[in-house]
Amino acid sequence: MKIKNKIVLLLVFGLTGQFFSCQNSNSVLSEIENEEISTEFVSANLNISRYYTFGEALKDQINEGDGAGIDLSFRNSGVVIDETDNSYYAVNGVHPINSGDYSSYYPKSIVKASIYTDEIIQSYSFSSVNGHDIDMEALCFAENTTTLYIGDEYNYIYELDLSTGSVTREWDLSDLGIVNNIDKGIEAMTYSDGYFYIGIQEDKKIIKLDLNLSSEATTATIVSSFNLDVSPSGLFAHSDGTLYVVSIDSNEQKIYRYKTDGTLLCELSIPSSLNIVRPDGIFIDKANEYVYIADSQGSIYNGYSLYKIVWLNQCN
Ligand SMILES: [Ca+2]
Repeated sequence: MKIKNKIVLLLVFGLTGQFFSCQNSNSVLSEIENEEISTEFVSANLNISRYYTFGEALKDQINEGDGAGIDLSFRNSGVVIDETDNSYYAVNGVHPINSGDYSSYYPKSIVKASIYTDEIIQSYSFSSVNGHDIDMEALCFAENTTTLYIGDEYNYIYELDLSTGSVTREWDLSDLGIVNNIDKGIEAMTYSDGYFYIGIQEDKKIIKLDLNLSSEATTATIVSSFNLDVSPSGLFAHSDGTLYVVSIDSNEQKIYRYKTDGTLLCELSIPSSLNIVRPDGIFIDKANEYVYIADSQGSIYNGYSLYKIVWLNQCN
């Protein structure tokens, strides 16, 4: 049985949710753990001895009208797992086909689907946010799974109340001087111990941000940053204090692991036999059993939009 409960868009910028406090005290622990991580560089192939694929729910969302019938693939550009109800969230980062046309592809949606049945549980569809164009490319939770944070390539971050479908807050990072060419901005985002980390495609950079979530003001602060050799397209903050990165660079189908000071600890090559076309999001479950990789172009080539692969800690 298909459960479908589409939330009607609320484009009004309103404050409907309660603010939660950040657990900044944990950041000290995180830094300590980070310093104790071995810096011996590891290079290996990702073990794909067991994996699962997803994409049916996202095809259904295309049939519901995502991409306006112009783009017939759900360009899954990010992934988070809600382990409290065994669901995944995916986001359609559909790109314009016609040069200069950035508005014909609406609506674009975030889809919540079951890990068990790959059927839509809920979808959140957008044609704009606060009156401006959107290109959502990254998803993460912060302190709970009732509020989703969304990174937009135009360098916005949105706060989405998953119960109402309302965008409750928006941070415009141009206020911090983070400005990039169109669809070259935020491609990746994650959260750990009170801070967000964003990956900027054009700059090949990871930036640590304080969004001051406990404050009603939507002011952000840059805490630190480091540069990569590749364009980050997916980012995941592990509880051990390190960051996992995937890249859109076509010849770099790898999972990278970094310390938060930018030290590269590990590279895992994703075997080509998996047929991932463009890794665009990464998530590792709390038990360290599976790594999830979003593929934003698999669906174009009759492949898949999301992979769940046994995770054997090959980077440790
Ligand atoms: Ca992405």
